[in-house]
Amino acid sequence: MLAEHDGQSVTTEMQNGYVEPRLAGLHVVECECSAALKAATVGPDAVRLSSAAAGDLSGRIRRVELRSPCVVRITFDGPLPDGETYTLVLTDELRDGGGRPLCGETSLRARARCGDVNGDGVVTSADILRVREAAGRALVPRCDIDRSGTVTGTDMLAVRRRLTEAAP
Ligand SMILES: [Ca+2]
Repeated sequence: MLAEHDGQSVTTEMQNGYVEPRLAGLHVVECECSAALKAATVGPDAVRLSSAAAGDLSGRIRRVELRSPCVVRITFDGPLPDGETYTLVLTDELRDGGGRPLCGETSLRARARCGDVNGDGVVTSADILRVREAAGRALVPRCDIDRSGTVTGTDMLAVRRRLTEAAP
């Protein structure tokens, strides 16, 4: 299980194919493992980052640290460029408390696409509609594009600016 932590204590669950729709993009990612990790193995060699377009991007990983016994926090040197799909892999260098490599799902594919609130890969009027529906209600983190803490017309405008199809 992997989770994205956006620096404002709003944590979003991520699964393969996850799309990050907010302006701040993908910057900090946390990976929660089912077993406690061996602290000495949590370091730069424990994680690899790549994208289809740019290949290996592991050089953009600025910090890999143990946040709690089961959670690794990965910080990039800045938000990853919008529009790209990234693959994050926990390597065999990362070991559990018994010194064994992790088993199960150790990779995540995620895309940064500002404005793609519904995560279908494109920014359309459906995304604007979703933000409009969320406005003024209990916070839906995905719809809070500028992460102001509330969903407002500003978020709707931010999505509108990134439309990938002409408005009807
Ligand atoms: Ca969309």
